[in-house]
Amino acid sequence: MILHEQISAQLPAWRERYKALNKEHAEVVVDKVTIGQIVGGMRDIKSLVTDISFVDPAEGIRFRGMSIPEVLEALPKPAGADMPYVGGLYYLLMVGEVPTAEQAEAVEAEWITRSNVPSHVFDMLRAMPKDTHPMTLLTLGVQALQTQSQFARKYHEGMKKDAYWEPALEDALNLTAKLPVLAAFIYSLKYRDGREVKIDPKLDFGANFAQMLGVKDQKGYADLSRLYFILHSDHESGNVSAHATHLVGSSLADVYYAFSAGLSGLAGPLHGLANQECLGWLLDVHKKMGGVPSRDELYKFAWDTLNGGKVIPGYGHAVLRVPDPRFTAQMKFAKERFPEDELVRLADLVFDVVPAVLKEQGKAKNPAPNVDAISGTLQYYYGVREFDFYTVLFGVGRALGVTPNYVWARALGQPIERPKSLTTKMLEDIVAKANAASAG
Ligand code: HAX
Repeated sequence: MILHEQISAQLPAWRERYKALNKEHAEVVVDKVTIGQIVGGMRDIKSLVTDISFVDPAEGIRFRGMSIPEVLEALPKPAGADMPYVGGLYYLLMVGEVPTAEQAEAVEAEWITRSNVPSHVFDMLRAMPKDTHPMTLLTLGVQALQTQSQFARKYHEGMKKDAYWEPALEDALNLTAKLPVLAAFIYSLKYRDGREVKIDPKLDFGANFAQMLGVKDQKGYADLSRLYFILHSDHESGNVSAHATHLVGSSLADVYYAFSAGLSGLAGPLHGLANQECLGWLLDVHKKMGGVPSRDELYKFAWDTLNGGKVIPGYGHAVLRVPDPRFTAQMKFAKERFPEDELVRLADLVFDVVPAVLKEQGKAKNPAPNVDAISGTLQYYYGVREFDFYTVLFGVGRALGVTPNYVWARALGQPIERPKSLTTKMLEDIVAKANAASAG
């Protein structure tokens, strides 16, 4: 299989480099950790290694060294589509090279053959209460797929450490093949007639998703799906969903367990759930102002949100210090296709007004928009208006980034994670000692 061959060929050299860091350079100091970082959510502590993506605070995400515009330009596209094959992005993240059209199509073909979701998963989801949140259903669905884990089976049969990555890759491909079917079934179950959805083997990942969701403008939504899943795939390893997946995977839990932990993190309102909150905020503005407001009205509305003790969803970021290029790419998509849409115009006005408000408030380190500031608006335009579902979409995309990380973590034999904690008293003693030293 194409990804297996490519990774096998590269792996010996990567293993040498990884081993050398651990054996020969283990004492090299990278950074001094401060108490602010210890109590402040480990912000900026350099303690993870991944070659799959990197977030530059001043520029945004690079996938395997490529910026978003470069990725969208370089990856091969299905005939008649404006956005690239999702399978091409998966190849790029897994292998580290831009695929040819044949290589991207080979990944898409792998997904088709692996897309069947066993019936016990659907039965389990049907048995859940009607008001269960779709993210709960998605997490449960992924856990139910764990019965098929090849990694878990092979581990229990007895497998050499060097071989971990191979069943991990099988699991990763199976999971990413089934995830869109699972997500589309959850959509059908929650908001439509509950019928099981089916992959069309002639279509690619994006077009299949549009087909399974039953969106009216199939061509437009297929392109949006390709763009959306590519943009949401990876954001280096420190964000909550990626890190939770990595952490749980480091215990040698298989990718189904690991990714379901990541999905649980994605369901938090400061992380993936922000996309539904953001559209809610935009619609609230639209409703209360009777349409797209004036700049002054929006300025006041934004201040009212902040004075009410709430955050403005879709703005701010833990790492980025500029507008998120994932926001920019989606805004470009919207402005090229439906610039007159009221919510697009409103999102654009918010982009104009809110950063200044946040700057004036002086708290947020990054007053610029993040990926969530616009993603819901695009879904809404195509008729996917069930907000609760938006984080499920994010989850499908995120799997495309965290599973290559999982495979490579096993391939390089990355160890179980175990940071060290201190007591508050210990920290206070360190502070007292530092103060005494500087006084005397
Ligand atoms: N509105 C109001 N206040 C904000 C803010 C916003 N959009 N962004 C940051 N702040 C505030 C923080 O709440 C914090 O206040 P306190 O000191 O009172 O706690 C202060 O500014 C400093 O925060 P920060 O260092 O700039 O940001 P953090 O790294 O702590 O948090 C967040 C980053 C993304 C969580 C934050 O900016 C936020 O809450 N944004 C709104 C929610 C959101 O859009 N989340 C999605 C992020 C992207 C993502 O992960 N998607 O999945």
